[in-house]
Amino acid sequence: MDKSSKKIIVTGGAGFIGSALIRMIINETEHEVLNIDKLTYAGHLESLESISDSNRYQFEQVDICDAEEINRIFNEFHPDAIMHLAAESHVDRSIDGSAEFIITNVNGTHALLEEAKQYWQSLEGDRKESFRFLHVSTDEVYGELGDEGFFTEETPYDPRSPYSSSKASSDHLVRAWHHTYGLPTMITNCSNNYGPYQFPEKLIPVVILKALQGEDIPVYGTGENVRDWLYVDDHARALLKVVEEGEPGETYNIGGHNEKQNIEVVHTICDTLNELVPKETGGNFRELISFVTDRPGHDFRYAIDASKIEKELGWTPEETFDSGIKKTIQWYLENIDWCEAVTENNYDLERLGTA
Ligand code: NAD
Ligand code: TDX
Repeated sequence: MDKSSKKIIVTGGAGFIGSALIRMIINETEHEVLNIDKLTYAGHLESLESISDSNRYQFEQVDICDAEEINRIFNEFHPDAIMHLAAESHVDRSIDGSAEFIITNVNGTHALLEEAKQYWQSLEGDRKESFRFLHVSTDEVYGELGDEGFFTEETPYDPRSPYSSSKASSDHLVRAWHHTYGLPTMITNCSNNYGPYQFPEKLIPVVILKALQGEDIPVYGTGENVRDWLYVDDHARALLKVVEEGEPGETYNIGGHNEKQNIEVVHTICDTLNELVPKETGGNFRELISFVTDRPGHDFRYAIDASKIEKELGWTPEETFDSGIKKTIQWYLENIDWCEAVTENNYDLERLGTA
């Protein structure tokens, strides 16, 4: 592919990262987008309201496991690329029930690969040469790190949760379709994302909303586990770079150089809320922090070595954690309506994944 106007299928475009990606593609490029999303509890078209009137955007409510529908869409839309983000994405939910993770993440990716292969084989010349299948994956496939070291593209796979093992399975399928059939696939493995429109089941929105409701803020275990935080728009920009300029068959690790212990993240959120929405009683949001039973199988530390994508494609993150977390907290303060709409009838910020 390249930067000239192209037709791109995005799967999972009504989710957190997919919607950020689609907003960026419509606002900052000439590409056309077709969003395939099943609209599970995590998929919300409200996140795409700002671009949904664009004549370069269309939506199909389809399950990626539905091979017939995927086949129809490929043949009607004639994509130049597919950016595959649709997945069950929450580790705690995978602990409570793994079936959906295997169905969507493994079988769904398989269905997409098969349909993409058939479609790609029917192309000729430049269109066949430049077609790309970008599979969006996670750093969790590499397992956990101790106090030292970083995940590189050569780190052996060692997934340890139902979620990460389903993502690892899908990564293996994608590599096999490249190796065996020559399908021009690429894989990205990214660290923890944060930013606007993240479903309030993940750490950062949970902490913001629990604090605003004056409820206990649940910190798993000791709070010393480390995640490498990346602002979602930086991830979206990296994905665009990879689909436009990446090499078929290659893997790119994406990370924020922002390693933080969970407790540091929670303290930062509490301190920012103390400034932005001071309690009338003068209380401190940190008083709500409550250490709770650890997540079963809780990976200790993730940290990404992103030097390959930096050297080969010239991508580096633009947002610092300080500025990104402030923007994110401000966004949640101004968009409580969005939080209420997406959690209505399906989620009440309760603890998940205690097995
Ligand atoms: P999300 O849960 O917010 O969104 C997932 C989207 O996929 C939703 O819109 C949902 O409706 C859709 N979907 C689920 N099952 C589907 C199916 N069978 N058919 C069609 N659509 C379906 O997830 P996210 O946080 O935006 O993550 C997107 C991708 O990025 C995932 O593949 C995830 O593994 C990967 N990733 C996420 C992070 C992170 O920190 N959130 C980090 C690295 C990689
Ligand atoms: O209430 C909480 N309290 C808490 O201490 C929640 C929800 C989480 N945690 C801890 C667990 C993790 O150490 O915070 C850390 C972050 O947890 P999550 O937000 O659930 O993210 P994580 O499990 O690290 O996985 C995320 O990053 C990689 C995404 O959900 C995945 O989709 C992505 O692949």
